[in-house]
This record gives sequence, structure tokens and C-alpha cells, in this order.
Amino acid sequence: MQLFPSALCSDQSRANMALPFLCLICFSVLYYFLFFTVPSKPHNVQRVAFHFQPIKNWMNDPNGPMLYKGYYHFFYQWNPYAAVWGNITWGHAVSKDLIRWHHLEVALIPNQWYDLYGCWSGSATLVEEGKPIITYTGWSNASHSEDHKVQMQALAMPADYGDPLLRKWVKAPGNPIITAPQGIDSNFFRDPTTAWKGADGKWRMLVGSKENMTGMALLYRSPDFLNWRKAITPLHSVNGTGMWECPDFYPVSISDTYGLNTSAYGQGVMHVLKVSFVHDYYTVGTYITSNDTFLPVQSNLDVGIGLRYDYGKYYASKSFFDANKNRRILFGWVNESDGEAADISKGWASVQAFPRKVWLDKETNCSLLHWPIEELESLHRSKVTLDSVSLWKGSVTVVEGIKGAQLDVEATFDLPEINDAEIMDVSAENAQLMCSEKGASRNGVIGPFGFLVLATDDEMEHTAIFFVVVNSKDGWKVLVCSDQSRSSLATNLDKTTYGSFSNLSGSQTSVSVRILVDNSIVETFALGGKICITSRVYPKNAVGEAARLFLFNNGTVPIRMNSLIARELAGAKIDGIES
Ligand code: DQQ
Repeated sequence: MQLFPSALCSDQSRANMALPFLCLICFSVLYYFLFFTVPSKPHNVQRVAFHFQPIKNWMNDPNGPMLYKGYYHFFYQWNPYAAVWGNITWGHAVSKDLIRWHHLEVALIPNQWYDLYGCWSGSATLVEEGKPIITYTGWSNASHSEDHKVQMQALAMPADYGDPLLRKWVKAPGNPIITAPQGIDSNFFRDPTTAWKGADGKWRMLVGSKENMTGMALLYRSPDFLNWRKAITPLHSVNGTGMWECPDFYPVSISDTYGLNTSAYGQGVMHVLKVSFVHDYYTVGTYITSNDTFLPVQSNLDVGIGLRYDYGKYYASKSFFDANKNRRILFGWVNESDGEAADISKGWASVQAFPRKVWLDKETNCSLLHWPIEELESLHRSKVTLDSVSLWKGSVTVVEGIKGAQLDVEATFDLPEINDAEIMDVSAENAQLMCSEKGASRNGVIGPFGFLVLATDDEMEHTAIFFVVVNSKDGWKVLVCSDQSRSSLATNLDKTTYGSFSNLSGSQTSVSVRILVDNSIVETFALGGKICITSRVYPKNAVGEAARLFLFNNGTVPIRMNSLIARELAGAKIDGIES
């Protein structure tokens, strides 16, 4: 028998022998890459499960939310080509419940001389017979010079009002409808609001701007929505605030929590003016219709020097009136906390905050309350409830029976005798610093106490949401903090600790918090929605089923947790075309 048949040396036999060998090598390489080099798809665990985000690439501001023919429409600043800002179009999605979304074709792309470099932020207004019109900012060049970019306002209408999905939008032939007026730098002239109708039947809208360092909301009026004239005085301006991006102006009821149509005014109505610069600042005031100006309730809480919608990562927000449920709903852009390179490698960047209902806080009459929209309940799954749990000095206790990175947690803590509170001067200027310097792991007196979310069993990774009661120069205060310093074993992340505070009245006996956790976003609604803090965190190990919820108290005074409901949440389907 020929042990080594000559055929073995032929090319054909070599190939036959080489094939299994090659397969073995391929298989080993594949096995190595699958099981040794790819830990747990780190970028996918950062994608959110019940927050709005595009299928891929970069997103920023929410634009033109509205309800039309039974569908909620949501538009957003979107770069179709990359996970970084640029080539800005209007992405478009629709939903029946503001949670489960279907992405549609892009609504606006930069294809006209006046929006050549981008279709920037704007709004939607339901005009005659409830027909929508989009107002947006076109970013283009002037005098064919790429160096001199200008901003101007433009309109777009649905191609077919009969289509409830409003898939196709047409830009108005008369665009641009407004160019920068004399005295205003055309680089600082953008983001038209939803328009409202005055008693004289004319439409009004605002455009964000500035003159030197005075931020302002320029007011425009129109009899027909096509021809707009600037009012001599802006609706409002504040010295030293700089460019006002994405203004939002809307009425709130002084007697109940219902929302109002954007054109509502008169008795029983106050107005909110919100503008974006660095953060989203708002002020509650009176809209003086006789001369179209706005007067804040408290001048020391004027726009930009007073209240914020959110004390974490939250920007360029936009509200709309939901006539379906008579409420005002707010969307806000939540950026990433990693760098550009990480975003490029993930292939996406940014999420929208969970939609919030907003209304006037009747206790103050000059601030708002925010609360996650009730539709979230449709995602509730198993829950754990606890009553009356004592959190002793230094205790850190896992909440049994609940786990995962998608949670809705609500709790109330009884306040102990507050005379014991440590002395700490807390003000609007230093609240965040106090939260950060003092941190969750410091030993205090009344607090820090609260929750560790997205925590590993060994607590090495966690995001701490906590309270500290203090005796400040001007009264008792409670600090509300979101401490990200140990949120991830990964480095090169923005782990800023956020915080704010509220005054405590002598009669206040408890503090409450609701926390929404969704893989890489943690939203805190403290004190019934008086203080909101949004954080982005990227744990390496506290992901999926491995994520735990803890209660802790690092103060010397024991704290009684009065009630806790912690729920696991299902994800919400977001599908559709990638545009
Ligand atoms: N983003 C848009 C502008 C707006 C800014 C551009 C705010 O219209 O002023 O993407 O984030």
C-alpha cells in the first residue's frame, strides 16, 4: 500500500489537506475574538431602552413636537452621516404614546440657498384648522462667502395634510421669511418658537438673539404667517446673559395642573419663558399683552439668573400642548458624557430625556413642577414595595427582589429632628459644588442618604442619588445631589456631580424622590418634581441583570424610609427606517 501516494504532492491534494487546517485556524481566530476580545458589546449596553434616540448617528435639539391627527410627531436635529454634529437635518418620528416611536423619512434637508449648511432648530404651530407649519432656522452663507455664515428663518408645510404621518414636507416658496434685522448680528439670530395668536388676530413668535452680551427674545408679528414684522421692543431681554438659544414661551394655569394652548392668556394664566445658554433657564411671569412684553414674578429669578429646568445634562428643550390629554409636555436633549472618539466608535450620540409633564408649582407660584408622563406605566413590570425601613448610620443595603438597568424607583423619607443638621451655607451658586465636594460617601449628620443605582454587588460602580439636610445662613435647606464620581470603572468620562437645593419649611416632614434608570441615563425628580437632575453614566459592570439598587445612609442620624416602590421596566420599541 502506498502510504504516501504521489497524489499527496499534487496541488489538488495539498489544497484538500490545507482546507481543514485553514478552517481550524479560522475557527480558533473567530473563537478568540468572540469569547476573549469582545467583552459584552459595551456600546450596546449604553443604548437606552425606553428613551428616544435615532437608530444611528448624532442627534441634538428636540424640534417641533406636536399632536396631529392622533399621532405625536417629534423632529430632532440629526446628522444622517456621522455620530458628530454637522450636516444638520430634521429627523422625524411618530408615536401613539410618546414612548414607542417609528422613525420616518427625514423631514427637512439642507437643499436651498438659505439653509445650505443646515436646517437648524425650530418649532411647529397648528395654524388655521389645526394645520401644522414648521418654523426653522436656515444656516447659510452670505455673499457667497463661506466665512460669513448667516441665520434666517424659514417655513415648511406638509405636502399632504391628509397624511396623518406627515411624511413629506415642502419649504415655502417665500423663504426666507425673516432675515436678521438691523443691529442684530446674523450669526446670533435663530430658533423660532411655536407661534401664538393675539387678541388682534395676529400671530406672534420669538427668535433667540443677543446684542453685545444682552440675551433677548425678539418678537415678530404676522397677519398671515407668511409676512412677519419685528416689534420695536423684544418680548424680554436680560443683560449679561449672552445668546439666547431655543426660546420657548407658553402659558400655565395658576389653578390646576392642566396644560394650556400656546395662545391662551388672560385671567388665571401665567407665562413661562425658557431660554438655553449653557443650561435651560426659565422664569415664570406675566405676559403683558397690551405691549407684548414679559414681566418676571421675581426679578431676582429672571431668565438666566434664576431657575433651571434641570440641574444635570439637559439642553435646548421644547414644549408642546397635548390637546389629547390637556397637558404641556417637555422634551430636552441629553448629550453624552464620553468624548467624540467614543461616539464615533459607538456610531451614535445623544438621547432625549423622558418626556415630562410641566405645570406651575402652586406652593411657589413662580416655579414649575416636572413629572414623567403617565404613559411610562405601560412599561412597568415586576415591582418591590417596602414600608418603614430604618436606615441606620453607615448602612448600605441592597433592595432585594429588584435588579436591572431599567428601573422606575419612587420613595419617601421621613425627616428627623432637623435642629441637628450640620451648618453649611448653601446657595444657588454653590449647591452643585457642595454636592460634589461633600459627595455621597462622606460622613454627614442628616444625610447623605438615598439610593445607589446602576450599582455592582460590591458597590465599586454606582451612581448615588442622595439628600443632605443643612442649616444654612438663611434657613433650613435640603441638597439634592446626583454623584457620578463612581458611576463607572472606565476613565475619560465626564463624571461631574450635579446638585441643587430647596428651602425646607418648618412644617415639612418628609422628602421624596423618583428616579428613572435606563442603561446610561439616570433622571432624578426630587420633591415632587421641584428639582430635576439628569445624568449620563456608563458603568462597565453594573449593566443589564448585574445592576443592583441599594439604599444608604452615611449620616449619623438614622433615617426612616417611609415607602418605596421600585419597578423593573420593559423596553419600548423604536423602529422604522434609518433615513
Ligand atoms: N442647536 C441648533 C441651533 C441651536 C443649537 C443647531 C442649540 O439652532 O441654537 O443644531 O443646541
